[in-house]
Amino acid sequence: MSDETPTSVPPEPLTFSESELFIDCYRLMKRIRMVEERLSALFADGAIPGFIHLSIGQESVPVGVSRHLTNSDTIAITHRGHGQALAKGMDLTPFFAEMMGKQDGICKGRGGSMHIADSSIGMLGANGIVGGGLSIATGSALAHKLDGANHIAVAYFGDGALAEGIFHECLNLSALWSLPCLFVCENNGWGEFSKTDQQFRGNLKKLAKAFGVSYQFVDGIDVGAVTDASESIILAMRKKPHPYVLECKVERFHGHFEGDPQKYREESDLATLEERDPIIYLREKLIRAGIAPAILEDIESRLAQEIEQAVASALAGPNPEFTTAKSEVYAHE
Ligand SMILES: Cc1ncc(C[n+]2csc(CCOP(=O)(O)OP(=O)(O)O)c2C)c(N)n1
Ligand SMILES: [Mg+2]
Repeated sequence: MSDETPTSVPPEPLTFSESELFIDCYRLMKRIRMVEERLSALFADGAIPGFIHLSIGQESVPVGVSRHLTNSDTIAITHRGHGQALAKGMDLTPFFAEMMGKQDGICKGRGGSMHIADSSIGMLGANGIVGGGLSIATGSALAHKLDGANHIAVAYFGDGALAEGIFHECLNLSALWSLPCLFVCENNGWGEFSKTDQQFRGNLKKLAKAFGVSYQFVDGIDVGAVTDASESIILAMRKKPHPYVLECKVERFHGHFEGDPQKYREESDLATLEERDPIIYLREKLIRAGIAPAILEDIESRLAQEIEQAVASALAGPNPEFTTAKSEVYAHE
């Protein structure tokens, strides 16, 4: 699907400001990982209705991109979008409550994992339709351009959306109208239960070029590479609106959905996943740069506390009343 191959650059000593940046990235990536591990357990306990798709192994992408976004920038996220939502700044308690379909959820329990949204932070919504967020982000980028306020839109999408017509239409319109839309492909090599190269014969780099859209590849094992690439791309987009494609190579650690037994997946693929874990990679980088493991352990124990509090409060919250089923669905009622 791509000409590019992942790189594995050995970690180097860090400056003070790099250490600060990477500790912050570690905190956010670990937060997403621990939240999703908790969701996995809650799902197994039957506390979460519907399907959930975990982004474990892919945390570096939204964390690296979101560092350069404000609440006025908009994102449209995917069915595997918990990390994308949390990295944009979604509060944990209403997030967990939404996953559980509770009245205190950020969408009052109407959205759940695949339709969660929070316009107050520019998060336009998850989408159960593969590629569905692409046109939402493209439309939002058009609004940003008309507003003239230098805000940008981000369309997160998976490699499984590459064969969807909507992707080609959105690239075309974004290029024609010079829209500030950043297309971020989380390329995990899978579309449901099939390898993407069995579903898509094209090449993302060449496709972007065909539409005159700039393209960059980064290896998502390294959050530093994602954050560096996003920073320069987003700065340039704010100066002069234009679309951009950022392809990030990542691994999907869990099944397509929680509970997927993954019988279609080679043992050797599963056995080597840890070597491509962006959190382990970052942790080793920090330790080799002289950061005390106790600092990272302290971050983890604070996160565990924060998550348990949010889960307890979400679990204790009420379910929506049946009589309110038709309310809160449309914006104006
Ligand atoms: C339009 C549409 N076609 C098919 C599906 C069924 N489906 C759900 S997820 C998925 C694969 C998505 O792959 P990708 O976009 O790479 O995301 P990933 O699950 O790998 O994160 C498919 C085909 C769907 N939800 N929507
Ligand atoms: Mg995929």
